[in-house]
Amino acid sequence: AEPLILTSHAGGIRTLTLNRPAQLNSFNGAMHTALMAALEAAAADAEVRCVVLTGAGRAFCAGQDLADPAVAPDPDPAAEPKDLGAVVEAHYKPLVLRVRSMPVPVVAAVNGVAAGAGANLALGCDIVVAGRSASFIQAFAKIGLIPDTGGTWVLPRLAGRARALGLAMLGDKLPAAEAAQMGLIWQCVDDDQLAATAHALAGRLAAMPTRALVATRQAMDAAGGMDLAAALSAEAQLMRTLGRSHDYLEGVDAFREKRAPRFRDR
Ligand code: T3D
Repeated sequence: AEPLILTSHAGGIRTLTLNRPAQLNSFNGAMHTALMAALEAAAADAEVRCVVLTGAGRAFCAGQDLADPAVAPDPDPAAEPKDLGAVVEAHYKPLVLRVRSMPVPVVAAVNGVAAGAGANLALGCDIVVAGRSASFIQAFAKIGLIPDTGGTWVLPRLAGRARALGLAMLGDKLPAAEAAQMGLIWQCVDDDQLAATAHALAGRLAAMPTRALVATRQAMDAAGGMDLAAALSAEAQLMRTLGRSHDYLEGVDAFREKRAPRFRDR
């Protein structure tokens, strides 16, 4: 059988491709397991300096596979309801926490529709580039659910309350260009430029001081729940650590010597 996650590696960039194209790369338990294993392997591999996440075929990811017996409601009204909370705890929560704590930057290359958990998986990555034909759909309300996979946390932070609630309550299809205008994603590019753009960004990130990039993500995520003084203290603590790193010495040396830096910390 075809692997549910395709993996390739070149120049420090690990590309992970969701691969259930006939089901628009929607998640079943097996694809969750395969994606977590691929992310763990990338996190543990010192050769990996950036991860790119994308989808096979015409979609990025249509969210939860609604045909999966773990979640599909039983037609018999007397049957025990499915425990969606257990599915979220077992799969979507660890997935987002894993992406958000990767020791390298994570780029989403959104090649087509990203719906439900698929939309919020993409929006949880560090840098999101989407093809012009791609779109984002907070599909949850249409089936009586709420945005999961971090949607309630990330949407208001990215877009503000008004747009977050509008997107989540209406569930409209948001074209990639509008997502970029709203500041929900980094960039919308022509479809035929998507892979090249994502890999060029990943290549730039791979050449940068990884530990500082990851500390930047951590500090920004943590600062949302802090007052200014606490955020300033957290910045000082991270600066204390980074100031002792090889990459800081190398960066300043390279600046003084007017040459390209060679970063290596991870
Ligand atoms: O449940 C829990 O555990 C809680 C967790 C929830 C997380 C969630 O993600 S909830 C949200 C789940 N996702 C959705 O509600 C999206 C459902 N899909 C769609 O609305 C549409 O498919 C799209 C807007 C994404 C794309 O539309 P379109 O017209 O381009 O394609 P299509 O014809 O609807 O889909 C193509 C095929 O993919 C089709 O199969 P077929 O008829 O060719 O055999 C369709 O059934 C299948 N497909 C698409 N999305 C899903 C799916 N199959 C299973 N699950 C899906 N989510």
